This record gives sequence, structure tokens and C-alpha cells, in this order.
Amino acid sequence: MKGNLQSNHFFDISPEVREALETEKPVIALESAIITHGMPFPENLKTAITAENIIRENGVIPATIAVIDGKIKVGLTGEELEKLSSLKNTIKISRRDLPLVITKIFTGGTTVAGTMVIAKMAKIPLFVTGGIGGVHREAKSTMDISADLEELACTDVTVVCAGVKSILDIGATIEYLETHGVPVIGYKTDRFPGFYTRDSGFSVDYKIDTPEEAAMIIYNKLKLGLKGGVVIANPIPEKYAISNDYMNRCIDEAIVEMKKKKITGKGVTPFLLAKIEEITGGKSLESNIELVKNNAMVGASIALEYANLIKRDV
Ligand code: PSU
Ligand code: MN
Repeated sequence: MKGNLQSNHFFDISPEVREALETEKPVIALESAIITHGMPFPENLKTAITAENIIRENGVIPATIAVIDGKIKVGLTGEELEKLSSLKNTIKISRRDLPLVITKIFTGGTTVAGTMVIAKMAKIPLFVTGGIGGVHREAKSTMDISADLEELACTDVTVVCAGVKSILDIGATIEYLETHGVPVIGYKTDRFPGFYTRDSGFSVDYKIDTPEEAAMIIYNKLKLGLKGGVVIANPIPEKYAISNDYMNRCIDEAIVEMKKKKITGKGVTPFLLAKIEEITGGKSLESNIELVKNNAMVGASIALEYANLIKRDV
């Protein structure tokens, strides 16, 4: 399981992450499109730092992934985090953008898909985010299906998230994951969480109650040689949840605005996130921050258990 990318000139793995990978200490990746395109400054920076701190306090090394000046970074310094969160007009980097941004020496945040690609290359088995992308509500005519789903179908990295927002067609997103053989597991819940809400109205097939169980599922999947990711769906803490009805009204309003402005492609998700924050007067942002912290905590506890399993397996 040793990291072998130290000599690869595309990568810059931080000394802390490199040491952890070489000595099989628990490491968990974090995405950065949430920093560059998901939250405004300075909340994006504060949340990124807090999530890293939570992970460290739980005995795990955080590896935030991004591309800075054409280098693929695994583990960012404080300065790099600051630069990434305050820069305007950075690139939202998914799988397809990677060869471009390293060639053109660009800077940007990696989406769930982009982060999974890099985490896999760096041999990091787990990763924490807020929410994953999915099938957009009008995908029948727009074909807008997030590359995150295809990545989950083929790349062997587990994602801890709070489900998906109802800016998406949640039912179609769940069906897509089922078709592509991606396990969707409820963490202490049998409902599929809807990001701001603990229950999207859809169920999950399996509920787990402990980090040990999550780690064992990921480990057994590895042993079976099954390709693809796993979704651990961890609901937002009750205290920060927002009602489905209210949220859906805000989302409908945001979508009307999006259509008026003719926003399409990779601009859709960042636009909707920012618009919803504006409509809710910042309430959605507060919830977003809290669910990321909660995912960092659960993700770290799973990473610890998973590292124990890998250590025992020689
Ligand atoms: N959903 C959220 N917050 C986010 C994202 C999604 O609730 O910040 C970001 C993630 O980086 C995700 C990306 O990978 O948006 C999906 O974008 P698209 O729909 O363009 O694939
Ligand atoms: Mn899209």
C-alpha cells in the first residue's frame, strides 16, 4: 500500500502525507472545488482549516487535493489553502480537466470526480466532501449528469458525504448509482440524506451503525476486487437541518434564475449553490459548513478503522 508517486513530476505530495502513506498511517483526502466553487471567502478557508483540524484531532492525516500552478497537490500548506480560497476565477477541475490544467499551468479546485482520480493515484482509499454531484433535474433534455457519478462507477475510492441536494433529481441519481454497482450506505440511517435535510424522501438499501462496519465493507470490497467507489451517506446533524419544503422553494427560485441567465455546463452547480445561499440569507451556508465538519469526523473514524484492517493484513 506504499505511496509511489514521490518521483512523479506531476505530483507534489506534502511531507506529512508522504510520511503517513509510507508508514501506513491513516490518511483521508478532501476535495477543493468546495473551496474554490462551493463556498464564498472567507467561510471556504475557515471550513477547510476546521475540517483538516477535526481530522487531525481524530488521529488521521488530512490530504486536501488541488492543482496549484499546474502541480497536482496532495496535502496543502496553510499558505496554499489561503491562496486557493482567495483566488478568483480558478478552474473547477474534474477528470477531463486534469491534462489541461497541468499543461497550461493553471490553478483550481478538484471536484469529487477530480479528487477521486488523484486520491486513487496517491493510494488514498477514502475521502470527505459535503455533497456529491448527480443527475440534474432536467437531465432528460440537457444530459447534465455529474462526472462524479461516472467516477464512482469506476474508481475505487470511498466518499463520505451528506447525500445530494435537491437541486438534483435525487431518485435518478440513486438509480444511476445502482445501475453502476455503487454501494450507497446510510450511516446510522436507513434514509438517503438530502444534504440540508436528513431525509431526502428516498431510502438506502443498507444502514450501518459503526465506523468498524464501514471499514470492513470497504475492505471486503477491495478483497473481492470489485472496481468502483462506495458512498457513505452521513446525514446533517439535526440541529442544522433545514426543512425540505422551504429548501425546495428556494431551489425552484434559484433554478428559474439560472434559466433566465442561461447558465449551463460546469457553471450550473456553483451558480445554484451561491444563489441558494443568497435566497436563504446565509442559512444554507451555515448548514453546509456544519455537515462538512460532521463528515470530517465520521470520515476520520472510518479511516482509522480501515488503516487498522490494512495493517493486520500482511
Ligand atoms: N454539491 C454540493 N457542494 C459542492 C459540490 C456539489 O453540495 O461543492 C461540488 C463538488 O465539488 C462536486 C461538484 O464534485 O460540485 C459537482 O459539480 P457538477 O455538478 O458540475 O459535476
Ligand atoms: Mn454538470
